[in-house]
Amino acid sequence: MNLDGLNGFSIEVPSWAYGNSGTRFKVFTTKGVPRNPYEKISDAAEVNRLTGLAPRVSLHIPWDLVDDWSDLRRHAEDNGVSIGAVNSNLFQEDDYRLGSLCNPDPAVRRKAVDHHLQCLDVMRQTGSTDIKVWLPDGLNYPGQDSLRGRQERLAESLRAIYDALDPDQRMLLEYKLFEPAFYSMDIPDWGTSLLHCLALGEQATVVLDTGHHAPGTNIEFIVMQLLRQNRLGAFDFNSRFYADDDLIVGSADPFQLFRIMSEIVAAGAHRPESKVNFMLDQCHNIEEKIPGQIRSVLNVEQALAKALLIDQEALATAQRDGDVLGANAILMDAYETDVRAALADRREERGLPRDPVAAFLASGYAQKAATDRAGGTQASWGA
Ligand code: RM4
Ligand code: MN
Repeated sequence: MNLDGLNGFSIEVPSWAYGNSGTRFKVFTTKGVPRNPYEKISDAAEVNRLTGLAPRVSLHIPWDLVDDWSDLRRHAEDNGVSIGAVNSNLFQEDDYRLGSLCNPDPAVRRKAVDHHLQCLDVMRQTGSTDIKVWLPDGLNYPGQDSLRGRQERLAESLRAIYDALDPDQRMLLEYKLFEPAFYSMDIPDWGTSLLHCLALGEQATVVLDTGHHAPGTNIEFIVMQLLRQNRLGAFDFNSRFYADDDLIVGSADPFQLFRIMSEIVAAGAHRPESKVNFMLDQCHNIEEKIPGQIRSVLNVEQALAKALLIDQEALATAQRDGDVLGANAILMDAYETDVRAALADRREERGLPRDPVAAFLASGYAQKAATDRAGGTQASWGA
């Protein structure tokens, strides 16, 4: 089984996955949950140590604010990881009731732009190159504000942020169908995100969060189209049954994850040169967080491994010959191949545990964290 395509492939994990999080009903707490960004990074490093697949951690500002960024960077590097994308936060300030980058009040827009300039500074100090912008702006009621006016304000605000990027920095622009606004989000879909990116310039790319579409959306089509335009900057991987469920990636629909990775492989975008950043954006409500992240990372690896097994030559021939069933069978053969033993062998060859979840449970890390991290306030989504 040739899995060479996995060489160099990596996944980025989110700092907020290690803190407590939940639905709007209840946030369950667990002993040993990190109390600060340092401890979140230690937990993320554990995922990397056991899987060899997750060498970067995304930060969320202001949740992950620290006094000394070079010290946090050093802590990450000492633990074998680096700082990945820096996420801005436009959804927790009273000033943003009517929006942030699209707010009718220019002073609020300025504040939101300035927050991004602060994030760019964090990136310079931590060695991060991606700023991820997720815009919660939108309208709850028809007529509440001008749909078009808000797009003009958005274009202007994004321009101010984009113009402040260093040449090696990228903007990742996320979209979301609904929530927190219900009538109309200001970046509801990939088309709107792409239009703004095209207007801004080559350093602006789209981030596709797999939980941010209408049910039934063909996500692999979007992946293909963004790759065609060279504007797929990143994924926010997670699973959903109904809305933005933020569940373990590959848990709700592993076949969809495979179809997405098939488009990635067809374009060669799994290789590091493609610059597609394969990030996770998940929250673990009832399950343990570190094993939840390990499982997620392994699910992405497994989907990629299966996609790498597609016989591209035979597929192209079947497609050219109009062999409908044959072409579909080639894809399904790859999907239905059990790659678990081959992946375990590959891990072993690299000095990694064959079963990273079992290795974590046996390591005593969780018990030690529960003792060491007594006292203080546990980190949680939103703080
Ligand atoms: C949003 C969005 C962002 C993430 C936050 C935590 O729904 O998906 O990517 O930064 O949640
Ligand atoms: Mn996201």
